[in-house]
Amino acid sequence: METMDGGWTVIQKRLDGGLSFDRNWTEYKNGFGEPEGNVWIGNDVIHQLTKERNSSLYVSITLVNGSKPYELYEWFSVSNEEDKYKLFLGGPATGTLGDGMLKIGNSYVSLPGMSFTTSDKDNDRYDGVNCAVDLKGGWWFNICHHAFLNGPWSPQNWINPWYPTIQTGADIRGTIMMIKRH
Ligand SMILES: [Ca+2]
Repeated sequence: METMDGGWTVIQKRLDGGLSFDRNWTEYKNGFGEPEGNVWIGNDVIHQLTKERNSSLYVSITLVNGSKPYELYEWFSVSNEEDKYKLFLGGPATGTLGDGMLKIGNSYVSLPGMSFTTSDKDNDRYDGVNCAVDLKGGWWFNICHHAFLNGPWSPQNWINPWYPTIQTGADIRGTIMMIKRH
């Protein structure tokens, strides 16, 4: 990747709406898509790459106006399947998107410590609701989110991809999530 000083591994990328991210547990576990196109690299791979807990996470969203706001999180790790791919995320968070994932102090949408939820495995904190069913994509949902990059490309259905900076999928032309070891 050309971003910053190189050495980044792409774990999520969306270039267009050509690939649905409304996938089940096994698909998110194993990954789907293609490295050069739309892709989710797979939760098992993400765990393997980050299990030593020394990685950073870089998120960027390409907007229809051509700008590419980003956010960099100093610490990112995902646990194994037995632990439901629980998210470990730590600051400082720096960038032009603003923090959408840590949301420190907001018990409804703070994502660190959340397990992964898919349409067929409800591990979120919303009783009686599966956020992945409601929002049409897998993620580390709480009740449910202020940041969600795996939403449906259809703009009216992709709600708050990165609140409050980006509140509808209509503004988005692409997304990327990358990791790098310290
Ligand atoms: Ca639930």
